Amino acid sequence: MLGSFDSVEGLDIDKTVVLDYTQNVADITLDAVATTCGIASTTGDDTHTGSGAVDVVVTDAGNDTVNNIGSAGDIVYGQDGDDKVEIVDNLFKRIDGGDGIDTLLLSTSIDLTGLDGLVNMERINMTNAAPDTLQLDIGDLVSFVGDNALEYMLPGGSEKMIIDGDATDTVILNGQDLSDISGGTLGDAGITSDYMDVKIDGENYIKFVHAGLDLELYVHSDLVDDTPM
Ligand SMILES: [Ca+2]
Ligand SMILES: [Ca+2]
Ligand SMILES: [Ca+2]
Repeated sequence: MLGSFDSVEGLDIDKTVVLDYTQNVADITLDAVATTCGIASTTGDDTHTGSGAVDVVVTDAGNDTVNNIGSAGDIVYGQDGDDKVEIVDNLFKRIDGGDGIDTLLLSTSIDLTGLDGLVNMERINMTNAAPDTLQLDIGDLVSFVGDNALEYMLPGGSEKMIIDGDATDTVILNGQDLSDISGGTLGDAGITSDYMDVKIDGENYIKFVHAGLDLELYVHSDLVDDTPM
């Protein structure tokens, strides 16, 4: 192989084996891992449901849904299409949305700080019947949104992520509850906002910016104290 590259994506062999990778500063190791899909993946819209044991799902093209992911060792490659991956825990090895605008669905409270197995995901959706808490660190988000597919629907070249949820849900960003910002510490983390509504698909979002990371985070206004001063 000529040239250089910064990372290796999973290589789909024949829909039954994926070459997953383990990478550090010195080595990249490729491991052939058998997929465990309960149904065959097609180029159409498929639905897979994880087992709670180690699940390895490669969805092929289409707008696919993968449920019940998150237990230790789980691997999901969403590939082309706008995919949805429901997580029930943060112990997964890798969730790679691939191309398209891919959504992480939370069905419980999740701490995503410090995870390095989440990539090419553009949206997080906490909407469900329960009040959930999502913990994030702004420094992790750039690696979460690797393919930056939202640049096709939102202006500017910055990396972007959208978070949706119900008013009963809580987003903790760098230790700060976004529903109670008054006197908070977002500025200490380099995060700024004008707290003005931004319309996306008819819904109101508050845009948070980290200039140093060239990152924009759009959080649904139901989740944000938009009069923090
Ligand atoms: Ca598919
Ligand atoms: Ca995808
Ligand atoms: Ca994507």
